[in-house]
Amino acid sequence: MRYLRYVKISQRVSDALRAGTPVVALESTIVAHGMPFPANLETALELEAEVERAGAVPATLAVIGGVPTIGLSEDELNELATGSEVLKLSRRDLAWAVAQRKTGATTVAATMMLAHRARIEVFATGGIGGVHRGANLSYDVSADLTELARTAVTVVCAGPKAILDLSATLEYLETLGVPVVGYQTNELPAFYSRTSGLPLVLRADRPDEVASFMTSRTELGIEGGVLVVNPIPQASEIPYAKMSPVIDQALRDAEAQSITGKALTPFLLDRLRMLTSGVSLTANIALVKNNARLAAEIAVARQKAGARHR
Ligand code: PSU
Ligand code: MN
Repeated sequence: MRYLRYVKISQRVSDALRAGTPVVALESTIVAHGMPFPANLETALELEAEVERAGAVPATLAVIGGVPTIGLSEDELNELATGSEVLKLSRRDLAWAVAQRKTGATTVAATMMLAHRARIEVFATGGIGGVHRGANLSYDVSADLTELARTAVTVVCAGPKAILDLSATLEYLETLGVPVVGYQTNELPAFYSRTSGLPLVLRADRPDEVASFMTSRTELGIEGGVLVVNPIPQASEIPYAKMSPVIDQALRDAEAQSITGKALTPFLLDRLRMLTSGVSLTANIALVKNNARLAAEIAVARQKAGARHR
């Protein structure tokens, strides 16, 4: 076990970091607030196995009893998956949970912050937060976007969550200077669907292309992260035309129940699961596993490139 100031790193992750073994960060909000039990716990464990199979060490992050923890034990994962008082922690909430000795799951933003502290460069999630529909009135824009602008971590996702305003999210990322790299695609994937009709400017076809892009950014001293968007595997895709009316229904339900703030994303994901009789959950699990594998491949490519330089 190693302690950065205020941060606990598991023995396994700490050994890997010291040895230069590739490490992939995984978030915990998807476990605590993004999926129901027991699928959430099973998925969390499968993600770790997926990272291992691709040759990297997984590090799931959360705050446990006030301690930011990198590399969770199975007991800790279980606590996040079943606990009823697990907070959802973004940048705003992280230090508060520490001060109050609370247990909380970290969003993409908070996971990036902690991963960066531990020098973990690659992170896999399902979908990032973004600009919500109607944000011109509600101002609901996820802190994930501003975190990508400031923290040098490469985040692999299947696109912004389809409940969002995808084109506004893409515009916002451009304004922030965050590169969005299509993985084997020229289009922004829409989480449950492989395509959105929104063109991307940057494309990579192999993990080492992403790795060398990261190197170039470091060499140029560019702050901030890279967003890699990896389409859901074909077999698990739900076409956009099919998903779109279901999303509209979930959004109407949220409005009718006045759900806002950090409760909105978990509410919508849960509504979608019910409205699709679980099909959206199956798709979500498939895409996040696919992202874990790609993130591990990028981390491995990073390490190989680094080894050549030494
Ligand atoms: N992707 C999923 N399920 C999730 C999330 C992402 O497949 O639950 C979480 C992530 O942790 C992301 C958060 O950072 O939702 C965004 O929440 P908000 O819109 O409140 O910033
Ligand atoms: Mn929000």
